[in-house]
Amino acid sequence: MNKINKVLIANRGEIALRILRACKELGIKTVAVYSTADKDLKHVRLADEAVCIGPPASTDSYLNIPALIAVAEITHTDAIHPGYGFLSESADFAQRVEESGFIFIGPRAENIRMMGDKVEAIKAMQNSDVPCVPGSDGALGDNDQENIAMANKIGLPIIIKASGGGGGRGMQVVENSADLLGAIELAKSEGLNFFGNAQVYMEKFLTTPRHIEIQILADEYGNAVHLGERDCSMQRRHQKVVEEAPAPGITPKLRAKIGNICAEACKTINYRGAGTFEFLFENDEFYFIEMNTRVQVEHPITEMITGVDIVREQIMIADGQKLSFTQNDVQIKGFALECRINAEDPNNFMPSPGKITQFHTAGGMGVRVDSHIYNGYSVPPHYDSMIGKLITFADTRLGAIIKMQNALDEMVIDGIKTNIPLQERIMGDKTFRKGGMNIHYLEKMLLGAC
Ligand code: MV4
Repeated sequence: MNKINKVLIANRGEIALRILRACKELGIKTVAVYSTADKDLKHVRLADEAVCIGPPASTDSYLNIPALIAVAEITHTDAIHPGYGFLSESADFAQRVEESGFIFIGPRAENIRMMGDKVEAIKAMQNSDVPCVPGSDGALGDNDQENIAMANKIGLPIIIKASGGGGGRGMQVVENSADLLGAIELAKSEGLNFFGNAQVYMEKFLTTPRHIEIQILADEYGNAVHLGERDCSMQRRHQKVVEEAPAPGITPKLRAKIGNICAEACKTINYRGAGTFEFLFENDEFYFIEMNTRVQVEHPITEMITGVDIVREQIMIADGQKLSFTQNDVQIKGFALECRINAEDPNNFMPSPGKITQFHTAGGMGVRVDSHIYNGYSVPPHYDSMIGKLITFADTRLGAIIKMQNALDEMVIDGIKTNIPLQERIMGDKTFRKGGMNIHYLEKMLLGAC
């Protein structure tokens, strides 16, 4: 490595362990930070150094920027990896890390800021020839008549989104023009209250899309590649449950077309690091909705089908190295599935923290377990309920599903409730097995309508 000899891992759980493993393989020293609820985390034990940064509440620990910078200083850290969630998409954090003389393992702060403002993000994408949802081409103005005319021109239903929102917050679907002005006002006030941004925009509402996203990597020097797509349509209340790569029905030609558009867009906006272009996919067309400027939970399925270690690449890019491969070197091979394992009641989705009294993992060829849990570990109640990810890889989609069924069956997690029974149901579901379901399918299946 050129500049990075020590990394501070500003996260917890499975992704902290994932980052620690990548650092160890690169010969990089690690600093774990943890809240008082997290002293028994696996990566805290494995890290070269570990520093407690505060009480359990995230706002007092994992989101405490001065505490994180102070730990970086006292441990002589070179770089900080934010993982996902927490501060990973905070432009202010990225900026303060760099202003304090540390390397932020992620995109430039200006790119994070741009993508956090959806109106700005969509403008940048339109300028880069990325296909977007037909809509308002910018923030809505105050002229009611113009807004009504715009909705009629686009055609109902439309959706009003808060520019500061994302991930399903601050959205209003409008089916009848009589509801339009009220929906705009509501979206504006939600935008202002939740995100400090009253700007809203309008899009055609796609009724039965799939959620397909493109993984990209870009270095400091204007090189960018795509690593194909993931289908994340199996979701409940904007929480992904199962992800798969490649996406059923996406031909090599379609993949190359949308993938190259994304890689080119990275060059246009001077993007650096790993990132994901989120699209809605309906009637064989891609429509950009958002860009994620972080490593994602579901990155392992892309790693399995491409052989590229995305977290390793993030660190090498932050170290100032050139991408060591080109688009031609990226070959998609096989099929990967990821089931998120949550500490929750499989019937009512209530969190189920507590002590794991028995743990037996799954294994075997084509089975990957990304998890920090172990026998005797207590899942704290203060954080996200995801306790790990079960990933399978096979020559075919059905092969990966069958491997997943066996792996789910093999895995024993006693003492707490988990969603393993739900994942077994999904793997056995006839419609899921056909592939290519839209974003509403899982919620319908759970209602018993399928
Ligand atoms: C949409 C949409 C339909 N039409 N935009 C929800 C989360 C945010 N990332 C964007 N979302 C949506 N935007 C238009 N123009 C439907 C959704 C949507 C959704 C998108 C992806 C995954 C799950 C979803 C669940 C409900 C709604």
